[in-house]
Amino acid sequence: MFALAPDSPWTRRLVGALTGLTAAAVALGVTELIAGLNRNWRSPVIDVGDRVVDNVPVWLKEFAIDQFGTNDKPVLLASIGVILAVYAMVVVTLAFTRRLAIGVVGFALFGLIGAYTAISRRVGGSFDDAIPVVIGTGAGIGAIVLAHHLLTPLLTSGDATDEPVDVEGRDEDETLPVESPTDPARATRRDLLITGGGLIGVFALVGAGTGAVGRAIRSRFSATESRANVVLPDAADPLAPIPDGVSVGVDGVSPFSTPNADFYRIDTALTVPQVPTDNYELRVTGMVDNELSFSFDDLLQRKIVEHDITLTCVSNTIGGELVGNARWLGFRLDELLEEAGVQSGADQVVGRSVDGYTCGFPLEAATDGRNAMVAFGMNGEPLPLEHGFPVRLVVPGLYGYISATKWLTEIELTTFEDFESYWVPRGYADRAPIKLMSRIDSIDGLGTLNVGPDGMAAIGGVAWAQTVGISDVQVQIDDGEWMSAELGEALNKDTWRQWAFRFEPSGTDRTRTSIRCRAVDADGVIQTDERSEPLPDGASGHHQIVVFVE
Ligand SMILES: Nc1nc2c(c(=O)[nH]1)N[C@H]1C(S)=C(S)[C@@H](COP(=O)(O)O)O[C@H]1N2
Ligand SMILES: [Mo]
Repeated sequence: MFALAPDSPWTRRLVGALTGLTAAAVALGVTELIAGLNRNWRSPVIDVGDRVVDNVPVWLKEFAIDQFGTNDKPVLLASIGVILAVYAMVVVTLAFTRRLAIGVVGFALFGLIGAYTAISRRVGGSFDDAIPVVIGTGAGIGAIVLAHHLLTPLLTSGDATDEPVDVEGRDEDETLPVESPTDPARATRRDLLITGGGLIGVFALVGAGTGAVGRAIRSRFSATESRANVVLPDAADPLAPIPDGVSVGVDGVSPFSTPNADFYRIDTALTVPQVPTDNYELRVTGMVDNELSFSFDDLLQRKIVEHDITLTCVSNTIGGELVGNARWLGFRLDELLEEAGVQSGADQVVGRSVDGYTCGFPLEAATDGRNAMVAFGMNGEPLPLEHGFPVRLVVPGLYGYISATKWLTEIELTTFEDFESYWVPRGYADRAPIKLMSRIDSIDGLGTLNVGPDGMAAIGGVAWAQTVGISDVQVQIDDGEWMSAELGEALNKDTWRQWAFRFEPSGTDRTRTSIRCRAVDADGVIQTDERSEPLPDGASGHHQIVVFVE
């Protein structure tokens, strides 16, 4: 290691790096503080993150979902933070070892990138959105200049014996006894420790403090309170509670209704959009005879319906978890479009979100009689913030990416020729009905299959064929015949159906057994064994696992 000799080049580098790190904290903290003053302002880290999300190649996005699941967002933001920290440390180290200008220009450059991403953000970016980052960058540069001004003299003065070997071989404990109390080098070292350490500590505190205050004052823009105040209306024709018969009673099978807290979440939003109901507006626009506009209260006054619908993500892999079932409360999309009067020629319904996200699906899916909904309730509660509060779309039978716009603000009638929704230019299909699929839930691959005293084992899972319905689930053990499973009661055609299969496994003592399942829909179509990736229009293939018989 090196000694903290004021004249050592390593001391300079260390001081530079720590100044860089803490000046970056000042810049980000002050930005956060200023951003907290206005609902439309936010940290440029989020804007940069949006850019990454919007431009990341799809294979990397699928990889991130696969690796980190719903944690892909914190991982992304943390990565941006690490890159920022390393960059700041490098440029400010250079500011201390070469020229101050390198640090100043380096920070200014990053500020410019932040300002640019803020101004050109997904929705509604304008010049004033750069104000937080401009002020924050200014504060960061101020910190660098101040530190450079106060610390450089301490780094250059003092004991002039700056022979590197001598310096690097020196150790504080070793040298202290031989130095006189008035040794100038020792005095400078103490000054450096006090001034440098103090300054860096103050920067760290200012960064953390302004950041924390910024977040605290931003919380007044939260939609949590607005959500708490929503009183959901009853459906005109309320559904009966879900019958017990939908459940097959096998441990480990996904509950028929997915609790909101466990419902998978997939979206491109790095921070959950906060949309209170007071200023909420839903507009119906485009190729319609009457453009319409509704407040949140207007929506609650409409004819209310509720439906149980299983939502599925196109990124769901075979055996994956990106599927959930809920009871949605809202109103019918076809009735809304009827009121608007869809003009001939329109063939695509586009759902726009406050965050700029767009879905787009065939007009037919909205008008063919299926239960396509504009929803504000989920399992008896207002939509959770992460699931689109206050209003979203839910369309049975279509993957979420083209149909289920969360934080919905506009429904636009257009054509497929004129408009591509968010994922389409990124390689996903513009028409994407959910594929017939089944999953083994009760046991994981390489798990141990428990065999009862009677020699029997029970397995189970779920199968879905939204808008068509499931008529059979079949199971194959090793190379045996396909055999039908027992099915839970079918609630409707839009929800998944539980299945259970009881059989007598052959072998004991860690015998390997393979289990495979396939679904048959109500039209008699058998789930294909042909495997395909989620891209471009959803995974297919049988869920097959190998387990050990105990
Ligand atoms: N605004 C917005 N809505 C969105 C998305 C999004 O990224 N932004 N993702 C869609 C996708 S890909 C899916 S699968 C569903 C998931 O809904 P959930 O998060 O409530 O499960 O929302 C859809 N609606
Ligand atoms: Mo999705």
